[in-house]
Amino acid sequence: MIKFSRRWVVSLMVVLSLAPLSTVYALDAPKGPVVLTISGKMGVSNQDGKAAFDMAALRALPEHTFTTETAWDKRPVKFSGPLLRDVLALVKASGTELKAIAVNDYAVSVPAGDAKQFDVILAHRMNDRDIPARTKGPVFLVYPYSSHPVLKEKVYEERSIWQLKAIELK
Ligand SMILES: Nc1nc2c(c(=O)[nH]1)N[C@H]1C(S)=C(S)[C@@H](COP(=O)(O)O)O[C@H]1N2
Ligand SMILES: [Mo]
Repeated sequence: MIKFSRRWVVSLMVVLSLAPLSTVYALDAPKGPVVLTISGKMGVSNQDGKAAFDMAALRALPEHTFTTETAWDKRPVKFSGPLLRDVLALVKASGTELKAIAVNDYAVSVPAGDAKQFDVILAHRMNDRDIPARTKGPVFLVYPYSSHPVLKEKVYEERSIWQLKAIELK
């Protein structure tokens, strides 16, 4: 009988345990309306050389939730959505700067380092409800303001872009 070394078996187990992740993270061509488009310095495209996300693609990513005080509401708000760093990894981002653009053409530069340093999320739910397009949705880039004193600084409020529709990686 063939004898498998312990190291070989452990390696096989690691590979098998990671395999489902690649399935979860694959970016299918959008079927529903595209809510977010990522372009520029990245390596994955599913539509016209860009990475286009419909709501299903955003919801398919591992969801991260936090409750935080904000500059906008008196009461703490619960936000849920994928971590920005997971989204950037999914599109194989290599840029150092994100030019984030909103539906109203408000644009702000977000350093890619923010995604590594903080649990920034692309929130698509506020207090367990989808964020309406007519308020701040469907996608709202938010920081866990209550978790780090520095996030109370104005610059992070400016980077908190709601109705986010595009990210250009530079
Ligand atoms: N989509 C969108 N996001 C935005 C803005 C905007 O005009 N549009 N303004 C930014 C700025 S400059 C700040 S300080 C905060 C708070 O905006 P407010 O002044 O409208 O409360 O949201 C940020 N996010
Ligand atoms: Mo502002």
